[in-house]
Amino acid sequence: MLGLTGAPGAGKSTLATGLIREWRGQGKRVAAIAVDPSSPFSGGAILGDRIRMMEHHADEGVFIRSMANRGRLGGVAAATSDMTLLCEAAGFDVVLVETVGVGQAEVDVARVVGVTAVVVVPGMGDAVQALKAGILEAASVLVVNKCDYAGAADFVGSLRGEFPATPLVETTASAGRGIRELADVLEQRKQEGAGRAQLWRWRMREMLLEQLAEGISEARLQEAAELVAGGGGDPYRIVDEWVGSLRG
Ligand SMILES: Nc1nc2c(ncn2[C@@H]2O[C@H](COP(=O)(O)OP(=O)(O)OP(=O)(O)O)[C@@H](O)[C@H]2O)c(=O)[nH]1
Ligand SMILES: [Mg+2]
Repeated sequence: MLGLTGAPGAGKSTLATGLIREWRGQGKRVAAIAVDPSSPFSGGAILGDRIRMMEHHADEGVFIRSMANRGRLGGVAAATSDMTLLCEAAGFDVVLVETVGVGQAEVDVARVVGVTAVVVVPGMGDAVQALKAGILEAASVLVVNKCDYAGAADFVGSLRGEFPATPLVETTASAGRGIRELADVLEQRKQEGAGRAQLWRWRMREMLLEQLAEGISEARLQEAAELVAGGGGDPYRIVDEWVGSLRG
């Protein structure tokens, strides 16, 4: 599973379209999932992605879906994890997950997918700050897209200086440049098994948490909420009673 993350408009969907074309050329079946953690109502963006990836819509070797936030941050990662597992079980050779932004939700999604490409654009100083602040910890590959922009070479040079240990690929997705190299580097990272054990632990942790939350009946939850809201109960004590054996 591969993740593609980066700021709005960085060119993730254009890169995804190019990568899908490349993988299809190699005879691979591809699932592409676009996740939008920031906005639960991003009908526009979802529609945009669908239209942009239209060249693949009639290809039965390609599965494209969009997913919105399910109301909580961890939910994106958990739902994405389920979806990627399903796609793998269904026999897709590559599962690509596109997320917008460089925040915590993207880091979570990156943990789920294992190998992540972070897409940045020349001149995006903010993104570089975000990279320094931690997202690169989860990143396997840096992609500088829009290398047709002025100042691209300088930007690439400074990034290589900042992150000497991270593979960096230069692309101009709109012209199809650098796509094959990116596909090769992603494949290589995948082969290296980057983040496999970590990925598995994360999935299991999410699953356990979900099961734990589902173990409490709606009636009990409602009863306790009314008690606490009415001033007749201490929420900490109630939770302590429920999960007492798990303390410490
Ligand atoms: N000049 C230039 N434009 C590009 C390049 N790659 C993509 N674009 C353009 O950038 C715009 C945004 O591209 P998208 O692929 O939709 O970007 P995105 O990161 O998926 O955007 P969101 O999903 O909205 O966050 C489109 O108009 C693309 O045609 C590139 O290499 N050079
Ligand atoms: Mg997009």
